[in-house]
Amino acid sequence: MDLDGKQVRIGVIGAPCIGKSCIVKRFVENSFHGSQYNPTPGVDFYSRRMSVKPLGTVTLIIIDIAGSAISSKMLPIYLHGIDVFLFTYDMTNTASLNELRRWVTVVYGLAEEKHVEPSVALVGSKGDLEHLRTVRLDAHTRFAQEFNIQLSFLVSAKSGESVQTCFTKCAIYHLSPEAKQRVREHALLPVAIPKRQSLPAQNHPLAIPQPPGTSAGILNPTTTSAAMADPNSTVCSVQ
Ligand SMILES: Nc1nc2c(ncn2[C@@H]2O[C@H](COP(=O)(O)OP(=O)(O)OP(=O)(O)O)[C@@H](O)[C@H]2O)c(=O)[nH]1
Ligand SMILES: [Mg+2]
Repeated sequence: MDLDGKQVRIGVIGAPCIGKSCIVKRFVENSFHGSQYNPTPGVDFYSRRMSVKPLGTVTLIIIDIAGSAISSKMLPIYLHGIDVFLFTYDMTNTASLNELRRWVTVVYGLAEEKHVEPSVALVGSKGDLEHLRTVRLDAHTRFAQEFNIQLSFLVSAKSGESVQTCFTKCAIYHLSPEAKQRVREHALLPVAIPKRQSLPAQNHPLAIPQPPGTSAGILNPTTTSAAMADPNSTVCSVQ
């Protein structure tokens, strides 16, 4: 199947302060900016072009939506056109898994209205804080079963664990009907974070190396105008 040049829009959603923006920044620029919390104002857009075997070159548009947007009138606009939703919670914060129900309800409601079937994944964040975990794996699995979520990951933006795998597998799942079928037949278990000291993201056995020639671009308010001025840019930002 030739999918070279395909685009996938991946939305990262869930309660405030659960690490969504940090996961996105780990994926697009392989960085983690300490413990400072800067709430996302509305929504931020990022873009990363990458080579995904065996699909070819794929552009991922990442839509990072503020947790506070759950009560915003703009939410349906922010969610419009998203192909894959990463339903995210913080595994050290049980309330964040409960709050995810509101997000799932909104997303499924809009999908039904528009007669679309988005791909969905359940993502537990802050996997490096295993000693502070309050959401057990069985609660994660029950949630995924309750909402028929077939892709499942535990990630750490801090260590980089499973972040690359999560985005890449979601893109493959969305673009490849064969992959979708395989996952549906053998419902995936969450990718557990090993208890040992985390390896740097690029050295982890599950990590997918970023091949030469691919580009990672992060667009924040400062860089957005420059990117949008570029006629080849596919990126915009809404605040
Ligand atoms: N230990 C640890 N802390 C993390 C991790 N990811 C994020 N954090 C911390 O969690 C806090 C919130 O991170 P953000 O990524 O800004 O949270 P958010 O979900 O985007 O929040 P909103 O934009 O308000 O919706 C920050 O203080 C981060 O440093 C992680 O993987 N491990
Ligand atoms: Mg954020």
